[in-house]
Amino acid sequence: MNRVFSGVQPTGNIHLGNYLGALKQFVELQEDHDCIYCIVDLHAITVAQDPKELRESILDVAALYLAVGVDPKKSIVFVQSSVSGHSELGWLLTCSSYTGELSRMTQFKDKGKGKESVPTGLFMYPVLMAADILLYDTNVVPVGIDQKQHIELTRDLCNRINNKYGDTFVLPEGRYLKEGAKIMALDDPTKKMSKSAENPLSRISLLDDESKIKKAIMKATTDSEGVIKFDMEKKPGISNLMNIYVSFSDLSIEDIEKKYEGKGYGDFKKDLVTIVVDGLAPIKKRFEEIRHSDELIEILRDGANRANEIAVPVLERFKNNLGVGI
Ligand code: ATP
Ligand code: LTN
Repeated sequence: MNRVFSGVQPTGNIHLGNYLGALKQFVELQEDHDCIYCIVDLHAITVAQDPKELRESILDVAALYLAVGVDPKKSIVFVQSSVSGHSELGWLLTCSSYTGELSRMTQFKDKGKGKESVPTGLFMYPVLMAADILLYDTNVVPVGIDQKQHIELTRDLCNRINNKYGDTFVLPEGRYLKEGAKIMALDDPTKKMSKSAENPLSRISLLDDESKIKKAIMKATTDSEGVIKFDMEKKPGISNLMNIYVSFSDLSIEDIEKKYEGKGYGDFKKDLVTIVVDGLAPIKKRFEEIRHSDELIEILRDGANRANEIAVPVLERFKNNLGVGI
């Protein structure tokens, strides 16, 4: 069975972009793959975090994994810092990486823009992500398209090490969904929907209530043409909303274009509010049930043990090939 690995940072509320770009794939893949899903707390601390909030966010993301349908009987769910192999492999991979390639990472460039000095952790972020993936002999990495550059770096590191030290790591591939690969901000469809954007109406979080969802969708930026037609280049606002619609319904883009022929954005948006609210309702319900349960902690402890068992021999393999240790 193909091994799948992915992670989400415990920073702020999980939004539709995270869900449609990544989490939805997690659930699909667990049916016929050997899946490992991680809450990447060591990545979260590359920027300043409040310790109390961080701990809560870790449990929030874990509960949301389960709430969207990740099944701990089928998949391993765990917190990154509980398996020390991530940090250890992170260092070993650092020694095969170059400052030039890391300086070209767009996420690092964006977050460090205009600053003379940038936290080292932010610079090393992609190497730790490569460690996450390579530590489990991963074949497939389901992520949003914004992560493509990081996946390419992981592949470069993998090939470089295999060429230099002999067969060590499995070469992973990114997996991106068509409609959910990049959900754009509702107030500005030229930017990706993001947890960190200032305007809360730019995103819909999975736990938002109906009135917030309604406000965000009804206020979402469209265009003055008033025609419901998919064209990401010329009509990014309505096209983004159509992508969200498709992801929550059985309709295709063409079906939606037909259904709303001659109708305005107001009608379309009203329907979209209902579809999103109904789609998120069972997720919210399950989240409330599990978030403060002992079961959640047990699942994460058990997940860490199972993950560690897979990680240790891979790490040993690399250390052996590198010639470190005795
Ligand atoms: P943000 O920028 O919103 O703070 P992030 O990308 O920094 O989030 P994560 O929470 O770790 O960080 O992302 C989790 C997953 O969600 C990743 O696979 C990422 O590619 C995906 N993702 C994030 N934003 C979007 C988006 N707008 N559209 C589609 N996928 C997304
Ligand atoms: N960088 C990713 C989160 C992440 C990840 C991973 C995703 C960290 N390690 C390993 C997939 C596989 C992001 O979404 N911002």
